[in-house]
Amino acid sequence: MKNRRDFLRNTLGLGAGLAASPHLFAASQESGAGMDMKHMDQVAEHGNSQMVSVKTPDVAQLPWRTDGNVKEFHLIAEPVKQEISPGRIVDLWGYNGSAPGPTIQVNQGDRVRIIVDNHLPEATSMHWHGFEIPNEMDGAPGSTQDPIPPGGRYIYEFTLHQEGTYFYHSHMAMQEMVGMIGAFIMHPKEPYKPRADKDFAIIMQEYAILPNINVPNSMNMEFNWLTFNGKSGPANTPLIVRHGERVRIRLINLGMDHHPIHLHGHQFVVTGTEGGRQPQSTWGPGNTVLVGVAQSRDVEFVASNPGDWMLHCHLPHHMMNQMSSMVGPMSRRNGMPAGLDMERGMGMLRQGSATSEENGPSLGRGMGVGSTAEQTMSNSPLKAENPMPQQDMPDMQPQGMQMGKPDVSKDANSVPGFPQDAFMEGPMMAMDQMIDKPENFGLRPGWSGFMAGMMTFVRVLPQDKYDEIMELRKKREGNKPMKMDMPGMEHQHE
Ligand SMILES: [Cu+2]
Repeated sequence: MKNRRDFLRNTLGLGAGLAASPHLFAASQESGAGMDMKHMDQVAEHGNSQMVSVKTPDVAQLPWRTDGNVKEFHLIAEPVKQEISPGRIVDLWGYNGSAPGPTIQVNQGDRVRIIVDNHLPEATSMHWHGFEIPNEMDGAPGSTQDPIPPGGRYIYEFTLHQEGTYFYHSHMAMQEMVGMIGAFIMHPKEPYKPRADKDFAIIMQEYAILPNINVPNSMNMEFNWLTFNGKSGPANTPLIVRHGERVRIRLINLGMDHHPIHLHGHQFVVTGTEGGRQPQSTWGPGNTVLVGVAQSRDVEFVASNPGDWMLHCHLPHHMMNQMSSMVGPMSRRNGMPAGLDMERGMGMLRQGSATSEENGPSLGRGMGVGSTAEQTMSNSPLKAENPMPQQDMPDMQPQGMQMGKPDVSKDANSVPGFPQDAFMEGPMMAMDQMIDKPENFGLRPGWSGFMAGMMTFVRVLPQDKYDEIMELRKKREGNKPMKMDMPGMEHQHE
């Protein structure tokens, strides 16, 4: 909180005015304190007891208060610290403390008011993606409203006659690229048939964040961090379902790439798009659905096959984290130049591509101070020429990370194509302990070494295993202070 205030003061040159006004910031911190907490019960109502509320793993639920016949929500656009992977905390922009922002759930026919406060250092505007609402509520900056200035507020209010998987996002393009989106679920008046037992939402985002830097490059066209709900695999929370349950997953994409999302072990049908429910006559079996930019896709399946099944984007580069060109070669050769003069260090290249041998390991590493292109850097204990036993390298082993023996053949270095540019020697990266949580209980040891980027599990569990995980989850919840932003959602339907 203090940092955020300092950030605004420093970045904006804001004086006491905004920065010292405590209530503006208190709202974002407590996210619901002072609001009518009766909504806890209302979540379950949805006008129909058959309805299952949607879970967005790793993302909070936005509470509301009731004002007459209006559901009132409060969103705060602000800089956030988002831990996308254990220890990798990056500076994004989001809503109410996270990127993506909290999930909003309403019922078809609801009258909704959304108060949007802008705590960003620049103007913003909120667009309600796919909503059929009056033009002046559309959030298109310039054409339907003045942008919301820093420190400003805009109040949106409309009645929603639609149903389906929608989302809200900033309508400033560069703000979209640093995190500013959230899910907006409209539950139908009449429950969908067949009824789903579990209903999940996953938002896909991608960031270009160079090593040693915490701020994404919003103009980049290539991405090295790929996230589901603000977490890169294996840090995201698996979807836990009972054997035999019908499962709906709502996939939402806002970035620069289209993502073919693939589920192992099951066939699913696509039952909805960003325009709402599709007629059953259009449902055909598949196991991969292309979720284009600005689209949503609902998929449904019966979890008929027990096991831990991967759910992931199938673009190979999106199944990796922190893709850095030359990682492979650096791990196997005796040294690579790492350090450039100021201009090139900041990305202004005179020659060669950003991934060339001379530029690749050096870009974004520094300002050229105290480093020269002549200096070679040893980046890994895995030099083929002087292999060092792992136990002699305690510094190379972050706590909780299991550095396995690289599983490569003796003559690997003589095989053309080895090592590949971003080759991470898989098991080295296993971090089971760092991401220990109830939902991961019982996974095969070392599982996390091969989960990266847009990748998680659908865990189809027999009743006893399912109960065990729910029990663990309850215990863990018991140790925490009450979370105001996750109102009763966890224990209502399980
Ligand atoms: Cu992808």
